Amino acid sequence: VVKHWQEAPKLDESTLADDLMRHFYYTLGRDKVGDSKHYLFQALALTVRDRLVARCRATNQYLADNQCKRAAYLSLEFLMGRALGNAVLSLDLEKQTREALKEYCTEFEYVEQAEHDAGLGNGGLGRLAACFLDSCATLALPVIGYGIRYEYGMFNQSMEQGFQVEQPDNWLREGHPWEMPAPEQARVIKFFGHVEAHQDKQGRTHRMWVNSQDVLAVPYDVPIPGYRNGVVNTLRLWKSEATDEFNLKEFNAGSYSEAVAKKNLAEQITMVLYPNDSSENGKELRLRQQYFLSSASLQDILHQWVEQHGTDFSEFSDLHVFQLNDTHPSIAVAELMRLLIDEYELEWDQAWSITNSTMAYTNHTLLPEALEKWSVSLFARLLPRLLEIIYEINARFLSEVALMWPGDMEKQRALSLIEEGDHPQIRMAYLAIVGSFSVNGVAALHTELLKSGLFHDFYQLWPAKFNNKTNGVTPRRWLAYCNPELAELITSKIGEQWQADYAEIKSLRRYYDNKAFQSQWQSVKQSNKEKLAKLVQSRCGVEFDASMMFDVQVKRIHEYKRQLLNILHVISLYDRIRRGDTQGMMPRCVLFGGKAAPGYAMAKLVIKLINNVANVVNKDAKAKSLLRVAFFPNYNVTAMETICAATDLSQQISTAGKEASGTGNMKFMMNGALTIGTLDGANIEIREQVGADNFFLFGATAQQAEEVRQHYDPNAIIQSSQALSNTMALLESGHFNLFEPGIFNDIIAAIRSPHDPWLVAHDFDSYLDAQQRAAETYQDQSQWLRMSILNTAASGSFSSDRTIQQYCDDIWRLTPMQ
Ligand code: DL6
Repeated sequence: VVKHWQEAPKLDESTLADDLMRHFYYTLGRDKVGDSKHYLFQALALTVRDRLVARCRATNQYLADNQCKRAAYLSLEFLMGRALGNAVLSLDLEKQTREALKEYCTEFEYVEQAEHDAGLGNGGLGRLAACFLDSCATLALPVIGYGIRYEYGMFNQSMEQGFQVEQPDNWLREGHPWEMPAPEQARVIKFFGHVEAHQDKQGRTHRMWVNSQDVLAVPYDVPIPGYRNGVVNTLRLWKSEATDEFNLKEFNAGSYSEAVAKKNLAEQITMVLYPNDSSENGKELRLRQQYFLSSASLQDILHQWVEQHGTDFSEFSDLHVFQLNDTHPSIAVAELMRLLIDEYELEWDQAWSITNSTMAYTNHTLLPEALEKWSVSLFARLLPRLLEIIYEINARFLSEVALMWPGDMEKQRALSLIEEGDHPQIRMAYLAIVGSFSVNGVAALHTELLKSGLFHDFYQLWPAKFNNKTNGVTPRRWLAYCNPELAELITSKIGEQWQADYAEIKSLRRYYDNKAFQSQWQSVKQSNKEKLAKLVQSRCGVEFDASMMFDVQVKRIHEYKRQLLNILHVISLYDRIRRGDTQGMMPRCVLFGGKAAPGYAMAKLVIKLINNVANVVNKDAKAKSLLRVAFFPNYNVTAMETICAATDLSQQISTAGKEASGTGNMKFMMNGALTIGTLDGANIEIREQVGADNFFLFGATAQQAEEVRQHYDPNAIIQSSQALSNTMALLESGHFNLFEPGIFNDIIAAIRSPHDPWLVAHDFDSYLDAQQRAAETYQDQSQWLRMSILNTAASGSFSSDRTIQQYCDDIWRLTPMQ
């Protein structure tokens, strides 16, 4: 007889040490402590997981017992990083865990290093999804995350001769103790085949998708703990598998290899994450991933609905909402229509009303190349029934356009879900807008630019759909966990409530002028810098001096993010050092980190330039006391945990109008870094919150940038700026590529091009000026510390709890679980 779970022995703190031992000895079959980091991690993770499972059951039971509305967050990316430290913090098990590990003569910090980052995302968009899950659980909101269980996550980056080299991220090789497969809940996903018309007994015609090649979607559930509130939500990741291990007919007919090849094809779907953060490459496999995720997740929810309510969907939209994380899962709009019409026999109008009142879309980019389009011919082959449905949605939508702009054929063409041409394409963002009741941007400026630019016509058609939800980050991982010394200091002054209610952080303002507090603040930063210096030494072989200013830019490498502007500043400082013009120069260590998409040649060349400059500068004895430069390889979530706690100056220097929001800017701010930045994305709101005096602003505004581009003449700018002409002269002299002639020519040409959309030359002098202001301020440590404390104290609204509360109030309308 299986004991009902409620009668199962209670797992609490007192049994943690015993459970750890049981998992170590019995579950994993280990008996030696030596060389056991990996097994200790596994045993500890299983011990902690047991406690999560108990709470997860309680959460699911609540959902089964209560007809409350729930949300599903659909995302191709969840950049989770490590889970152990966060789970221990959420369950408040740190003391017991440390105690239990003493038996094994080891420290928690050592054991947790054995955990691989779950790198199922590229950058901002995927990490935002991870922060959102944390906040949903912490706010006790019934939200499930749906994603893909990529066999290989974001590639590992290493440096060879200064060039980025990519290696596969085999993160599952040593097992993933957090996941729990549920193969009995697998769903069948259709691909290929064709559509036929069938008549039923009543003479009604039905469209049927037949002869499809089916793939299984198998769920793996990962627990998502709320912060000390007993809630554990779920992230459900789908893995693709062949429907039958072998097609027996083919197998018996001797076609063994064909049968195996089909299995491989099916399993390919969830094999690897596409490593492009802001441009899609139209690959068929990517579209398969998108449909696979969307179909599996919707089927999952509909299946549960039918089990509970039968096929009456009249209240479905009162109880469900889907948030589409960018256009990547926007095929869900058409798939929900297909499932409701084809599988559950709803009429079009009812299906559309359900779809249109349950789908909500978040846009994450203003870069036109990142707006996904898929060729109609690919759709016709891969997803024939979906194409029919999209055509029908479009026809009905265009009739609305005709009512709004009678006779305006240009408008029809511009707004059509199908972009006409030799190779017609489906505009996925338009499908998402048309199919959703809410469309949001991720920072105030970004939303305004969507309304006035990219989506202006849609805004005119449906102004009420558009809303802003400025991004946020979880203060648990990004302050409490990653910066324990600072967290303790903050708690000693304002109590511990800030971890659950981050708006409370504003109380810290009371202390910004308090000398004793400033000195404690400074020594925490100093100790974090020493930790980072050690890491930089071991990972980059560069000696960072913790008494110098730590000036950091870590994020994906992209031209619009302007790592190039940053390295030009470094070259300019180096040029001054060589000339002996060092007055007012503040000793600084400049750290870069980030991955370039493997096919993005210019981004990769920028990495090479940074490495070459670092090599020259770090070898020069004259520069040693004033300037050090390093490129941190394989920047990821775990690296950021050490980096953001140790940063003095946070570089957020994108060309205005290009960065949708940024979230690294928020992590640095929480940890007391000062920002040097443009008026772009959430920088604007950061500056508003902390006050203009506590932010180093530079560069053109988004509007000015548009104007500058009309008559841009970078060569004239270079000529008229002494600093920039010196910098360019040194770069162009080949000083950083003595044995690699000409390799930086493309970079030089880009800076000098009148078509440089990123306006590097234009913003250079203004950037140097802001850097100089930062250096001078840093020299006055008391002033710097004041500004640093004020930054943390003003970071209250950049908690993802605030963002999620707004999603909940304005879009999802969920009630917290009691
Ligand atoms: O919204 C999260 C994050 C923003 O903070 C960044 O500004 C933005 O660049 C990023 N967008 C992407 C683009 N992917 N697509 N499409 O990652 O989203």
